[in-house]
Amino acid sequence: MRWLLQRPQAQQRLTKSKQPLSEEELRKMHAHWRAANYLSVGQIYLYANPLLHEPLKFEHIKPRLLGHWGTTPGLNFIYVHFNRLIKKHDLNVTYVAGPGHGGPGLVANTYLEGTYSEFYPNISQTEGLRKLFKQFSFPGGIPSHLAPETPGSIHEGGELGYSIAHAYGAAFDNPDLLVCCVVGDGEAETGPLAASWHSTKFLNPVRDGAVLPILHLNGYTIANPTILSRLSDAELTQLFTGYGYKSYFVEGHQPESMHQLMAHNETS
Ligand SMILES: Cc1ncc(C[n+]2csc(CCOP(=O)(O)OP(=O)(O)O)c2C)c(N)n1
Ligand SMILES: [Mg+2]
Repeated sequence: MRWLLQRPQAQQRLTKSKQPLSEEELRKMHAHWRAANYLSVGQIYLYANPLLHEPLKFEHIKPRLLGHWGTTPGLNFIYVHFNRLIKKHDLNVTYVAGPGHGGPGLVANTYLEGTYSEFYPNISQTEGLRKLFKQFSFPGGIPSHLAPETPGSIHEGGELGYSIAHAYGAAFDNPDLLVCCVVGDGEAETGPLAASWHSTKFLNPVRDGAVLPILHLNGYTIANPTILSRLSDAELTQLFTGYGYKSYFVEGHQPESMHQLMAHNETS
């Protein structure tokens, strides 16, 4: 069982020879990630002028903002990396977003892939951007969380605490499935989540699929500092070794080196 962590504090770098992504791969993935981030932030803030063709004015901004920007770049980062892995290894992957409140990120990715416009032709790839932005968490529009109307989504959460339990539930008796489960560090403080790390004990590698939990250590649960983000790497490693996981850390401020690090840990 592998286990990845993200912490924003430190900066890790790989020497050139250990960087698994080619320049072209890195350029494309970084561009995709930035596009998804722009589409996400646009959904949260913009009412009009989606491509900023004219200077931003107050009337272009939504009068009431709702959305959790802080979780979204991480969700998008993991999403683009799993897309690469799916293509490379022809994998069958389910993405469980514990921070389902990062809904704009997953909507953004389905829009970038073209799926959103297939399901909703009125949100087209050309004229649809303004509608895509306006509809998010807006009367008559779509919810602020991932929800069944998001293409590919099968469940709307809302109450934090159940991502790991759902991830293992999906993997049991599904030997070909890899479940990528993102857990917020705030969610990790809930009772149900804290107990469900132990689900490894019920997983049979022959009959069941695999779960890859990714703890999204962005340091906060809305405005409050989280406990796990205040532990040292050594303490975290010991804690999760006890639960039955091997820990990998992906942390930093420079996206390009974090892309390389993520890809490196995926192959180790
Ligand atoms: C049981 C429960 N308590 C409180 C909330 C309200 N809530 C929504 S998002 C959030 C913060 C979650 O923080 P974290 O899990 O760290 O995710 P992040 O946005 O930081 O990635 C809270 C407290 C909730 N949805 N469910
Ligand atoms: Mg958090």
